[in-house]
Amino acid sequence: MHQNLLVVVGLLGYVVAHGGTSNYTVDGVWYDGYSPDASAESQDGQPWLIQRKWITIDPIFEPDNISLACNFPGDPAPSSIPIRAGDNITAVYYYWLHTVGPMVLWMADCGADCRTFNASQGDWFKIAQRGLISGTIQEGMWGQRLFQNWDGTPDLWTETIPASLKAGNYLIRHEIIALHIAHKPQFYPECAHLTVSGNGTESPGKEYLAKIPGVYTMDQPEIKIDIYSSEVANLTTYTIPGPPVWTGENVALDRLVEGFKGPKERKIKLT
Ligand SMILES: *[C@@H]1O[C@H](CO)[C@@H](O)[C@H](O)[C@H]1NC(C)=O
Ligand SMILES: *[C@@H]1O[C@H](CO)[C@@H](O)[C@H](O)[C@H]1NC(C)=O
Ligand SMILES: *[C@@H]1O[C@H](CO)[C@@H](O)[C@H](O)[C@H]1NC(C)=O
Ligand SMILES: *[C@@H]1O[C@H](CO)[C@@H](O)[C@H](O)[C@H]1NC(C)=O
Ligand SMILES: *[C@@H]1O[C@H](CO)[C@@H](O)[C@H](O)[C@H]1NC(C)=O
Ligand SMILES: *[C@@H]1O[C@H](CO)[C@@H](O)[C@H](O)[C@H]1NC(C)=O
Ligand SMILES: [Cu+2]
Repeated sequence: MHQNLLVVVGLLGYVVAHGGTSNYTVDGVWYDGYSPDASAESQDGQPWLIQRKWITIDPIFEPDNISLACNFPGDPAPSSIPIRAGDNITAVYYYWLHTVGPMVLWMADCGADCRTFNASQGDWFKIAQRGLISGTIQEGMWGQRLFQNWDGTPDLWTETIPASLKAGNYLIRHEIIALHIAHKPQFYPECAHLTVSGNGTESPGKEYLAKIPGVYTMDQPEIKIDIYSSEVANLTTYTIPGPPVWTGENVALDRLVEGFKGPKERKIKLT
């Protein structure tokens, strides 16, 4: 199927197929998400399901669409992926073909239970993002191009849960924004439920938090963009909109400083 899609790209110039992530791996364990191709009866409410429901691989076009949080219809998952803070999570993408635009990995603290958590009310924070790595906006090497194998095998997007993140229930939201059509951004979000364990105690501060929808608007030149225009095509920088990425790294530095200076100076804050 992937090979056929590549042929379509060649003929039309534009990619007519879409996609998303339906499966995840953590520590070598495979977790099944929702598959838009499979029947609702075989998935809805199933105890193994760790991903919020999405029923089409088509993108969301409106930055203010309530479904931008966790896709449509976004019904909560019955189960969750267990993961330790500091571990990696890999999202498996079948049929990904777009090459221009950012990839952003978000989390939100569900509090008591992700199964009753309203994603569009979450305080979302970024834990990783991949934008324009080299070259120009129109032709350059975006993370979105680089993560693909281009040989028909699934494309893997691996990132690390911040080691200092406090344990708890979280949503994790993999987002790819495709910008290959002028002034018509395409948003591809999928959310999974995580149960994070570990000895972390940290949460991101206010400056790292955003609402989804809310974080993107059509007034942002990075979102309403024509990558083929003479003003944009040959630029070599692209600023990914939204708050800065929270990696919890300051905590690691804090611990380092504690190690050198002893317990008296525990409250030292590095920024
Ligand atoms: C996710 O993995 C399952 C096998 O565990 C597979 O049946 C399903 O097709 C995968 N989803 C997608 C979209 O490929
Ligand atoms: C929001 O996105 C969903 C999924 O693409 C779509 O069905 C719905 O019509 C959109 N809503 C609005 C208000 O545009
Ligand atoms: C997480 O992934 C990174 C990069 O792929 C790798 O260097 C690191 O060893 C991985 N960490 C764990 C805990 O597997
Ligand atoms: C979730 O929150 C949004 C924004 O506050 C609200 O519009 C929506 O109705 C809520 N959804 C549910 C199912 O409560
Ligand atoms: C938490 O800390 C204890 C004591 O240092 C350690 O034994 C345990 O493995 C840690 N747990 C995790 C999940 O890292
Ligand atoms: C980008 O730069 C190349 C090489 O200088 C030039 O040929 C091309 O016309 C430029 N593209 C646009 C859209 O201005
Ligand atoms: Cu597409």
